[in-house]
Amino acid sequence: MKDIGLVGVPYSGKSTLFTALTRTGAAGGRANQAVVPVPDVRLAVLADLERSRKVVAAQVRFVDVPGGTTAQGLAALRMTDTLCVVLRSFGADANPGAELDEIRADLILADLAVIESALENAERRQKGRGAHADAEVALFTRARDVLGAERLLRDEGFGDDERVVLRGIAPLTLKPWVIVANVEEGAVVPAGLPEGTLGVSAEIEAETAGMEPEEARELLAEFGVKEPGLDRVVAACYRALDLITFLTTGEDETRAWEVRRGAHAPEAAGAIHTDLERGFIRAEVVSYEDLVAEGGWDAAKRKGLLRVEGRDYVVREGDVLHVRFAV
Ligand SMILES: Nc1nc2c(ncn2[C@@H]2O[C@H](COP(=O)(O)OP(=O)(O)O)[C@@H](O)[C@H]2O)c(=O)[nH]1
Ligand SMILES: [Mg+2]
Repeated sequence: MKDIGLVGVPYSGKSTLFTALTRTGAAGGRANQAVVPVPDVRLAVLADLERSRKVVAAQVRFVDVPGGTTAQGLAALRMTDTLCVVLRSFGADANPGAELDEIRADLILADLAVIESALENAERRQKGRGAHADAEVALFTRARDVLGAERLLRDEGFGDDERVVLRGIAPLTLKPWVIVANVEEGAVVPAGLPEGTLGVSAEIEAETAGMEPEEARELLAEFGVKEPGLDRVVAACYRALDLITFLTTGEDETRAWEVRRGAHAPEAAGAIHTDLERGFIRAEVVSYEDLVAEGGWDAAKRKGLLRVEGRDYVVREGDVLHVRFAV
């Protein structure tokens, strides 16, 4: 499961948003972790077609990192996969644009510190003719210059191999982020924030998150909130993770699974169970759209829409999979 770290200046509403998320999901084992189901309209459709007894959504974990953008807070954020930046956009003195600039600068400075020490280490190894040292010195020098020019590492277009090396020191600005403006109830996202910024009223979301859907909708409507924002936050954070979702369906359950983008069929099978990866023979695959258009797995099969795919198949978003295996 992937971790999403909440980041923002104090009083921006991180803990309030976290409380709202906790109420939609299960407690994550620790007080500052919330395991939250990823909303996916496809699940109910498939479950209905296949008369599944159970529906299981993919999950992500939100972490309300203690210590904000202090050294301790930033260290905890390094362990997460994606950042969810929360900006205070309620109250007369709100200045979410300035908060975003401040967070951006904090993340860049923190990365600069770890890159500089990684660079020093690489230079030391270079003198001792350590393997890979030349390439690392070049990479870390480039990364340092990017940060020195106040740019984010993730915008620099590093190659896949370079990203793997950089991830070894977990730079914060290499991670994707989702920006959330914590707005006054019913207000829209303030102008001047980056495109794609989501508007949420954390406080009212926290109040309604534990309620029955109907009751929650009524209360939100009273406050002028047309659409609950929590689902959009979870979905956006999940999308930022560079995962794809594949599905399994049957009488037992319909379920969403996450797998790395670019994963081959056996790796996807391994997300379901290690036995399925070890004993992978082939996968029967149909796209969600085809399956729904035909009215179910058996009908799709009769129409010849099931593809039989082997070990080299790269799983696609929305594939419905049935894995054949033997152990
Ligand atoms: N009016 C209003 N107040 C909020 C909202 N979200 C949070 N607050 C208040 O702002 C204060 C700081 O929130 P908190 O979640 O603790 O911020 P954190 O420091 O980022 O964790 C608390 O008093 C919250 O009740 C909101 O959407 N609207
Ligand atoms: Mg807090």
